[in-house]
Amino acid sequence: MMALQRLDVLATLALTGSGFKRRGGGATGYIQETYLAHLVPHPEQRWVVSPAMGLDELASQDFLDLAEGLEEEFRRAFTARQVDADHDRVLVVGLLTSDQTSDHFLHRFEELERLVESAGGEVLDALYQKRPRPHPQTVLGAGKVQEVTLAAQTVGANLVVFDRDLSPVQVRNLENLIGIRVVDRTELILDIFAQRAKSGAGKLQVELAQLEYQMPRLTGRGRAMSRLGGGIGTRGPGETKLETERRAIQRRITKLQQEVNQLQAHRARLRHRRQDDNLPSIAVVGYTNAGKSTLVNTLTNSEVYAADQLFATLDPTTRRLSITDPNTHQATQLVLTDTVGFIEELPASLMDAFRATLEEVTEADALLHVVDVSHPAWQDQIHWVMRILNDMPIAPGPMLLVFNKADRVSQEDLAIAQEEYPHALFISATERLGLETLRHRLLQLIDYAVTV
Ligand SMILES: Nc1nc2c(ncn2[C@@H]2O[C@H](COP(=O)(O)OP(=O)(O)OP(=O)(O)O)[C@@H](O)[C@H]2O)c(=O)[nH]1
Ligand SMILES: [Mg+2]
Repeated sequence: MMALQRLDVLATLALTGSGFKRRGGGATGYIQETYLAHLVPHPEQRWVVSPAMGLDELASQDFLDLAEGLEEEFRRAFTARQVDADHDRVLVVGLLTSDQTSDHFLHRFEELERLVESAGGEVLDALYQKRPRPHPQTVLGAGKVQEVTLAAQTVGANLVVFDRDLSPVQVRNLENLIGIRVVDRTELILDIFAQRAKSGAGKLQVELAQLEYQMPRLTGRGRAMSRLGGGIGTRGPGETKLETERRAIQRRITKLQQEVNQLQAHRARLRHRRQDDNLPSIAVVGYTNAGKSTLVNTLTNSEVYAADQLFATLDPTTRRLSITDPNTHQATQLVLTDTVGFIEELPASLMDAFRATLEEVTEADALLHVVDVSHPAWQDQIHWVMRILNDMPIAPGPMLLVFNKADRVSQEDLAIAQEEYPHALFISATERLGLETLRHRLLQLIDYAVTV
């Protein structure tokens, strides 16, 4: 309340229960004791209340002196915070609408926090509201927006991240009301991709995705919230161009699209050369963080980057794998391609921009779908991966379903998954469990894929 109303100090006067009667009715009391409250720049204890004092004592306070001293303290705390803020200090905000189950909402909300962390931000607080549907102007109701504003002030956040996509108008309204930058889920994901992009091809595709997302939103941002600041949502190869004209950006998009086409053609040639070697190929797909890169590493003894963060992999990498048939002792060579992870509602601009990379999936002879069976929402994750695969322009080949991280789940949970997916394989990439069977099944998969 004090922060919202921007009050320096608040004095309360406690009255005695009985006093004199007013003429015309209404009892009044004598002042018994007084209290003084003010905010302090401390993350947990956000305010202090004085011990009880008499009215004389209250009257003798030097309020100007107190307010100036406090302001000085707040200023110091604020600069200290800014100095060590080499990362964004984030308040995540969600909306639970009536078309969602609360389970689904919570998983998605937790995922949003992980996305923020994967982008290098620090989640200071999380708030959400239940509403039948989003408010057209501000997503949340007026009271909740106020609550977010207050929370942002008290925890010292510099960024609000929403769990859904926002319209330009909603972003502008929210930024004006809350007073700090507001970023939506797609911008957050694009930011992670921008940070991970190391190769020329990766940077090219990320810039295209960012521009395609921002193009229809260019007029939306208020001037006060210039995107040139820095932090989540502002990074990326394209950032300096964002303030330039729409037409220039449209030209840039067209040019990038041509480059992606060339990239696509280049990759196709590479694949053809591999096919000339007659090596069957398997693309490793799955939800982000399922353990795809770890599995590729264990199977091929290589060191593809794997980490406990979302979208650790951006560029596809291809590794050779030799499997010896235990019965015939014959060795089969094949190539495994590690690919970018999928996520619920993978932004459409990313799907479009990453078509050259995603073609590794559709052009492979077969797919190895890795599932993190230790994730509470693994069923949903399978569903999302299948949806994204089905949306691809060319239908991918046959698929082997593999449940990874089996070392992290109980026998009962394994049994449930087994019952639901009787043909799936259970493995642990880190503990090297079930890998022999997996190799064998990969041989069968390849045999099947090249004969159909
Ligand atoms: N306990 C356990 N952890 C695993 C297993 N496999 C992978 N992990 C861990 O899961 C995390 C993610 O692994 P990655 O291999 O980077 O996952 P990914 O599917 O490539 O993820 P993205 O590239 O981000 O889409 C890492 O911290 C791994 O150590 C496993 O079998 N058991
Ligand atoms: Mg990976």
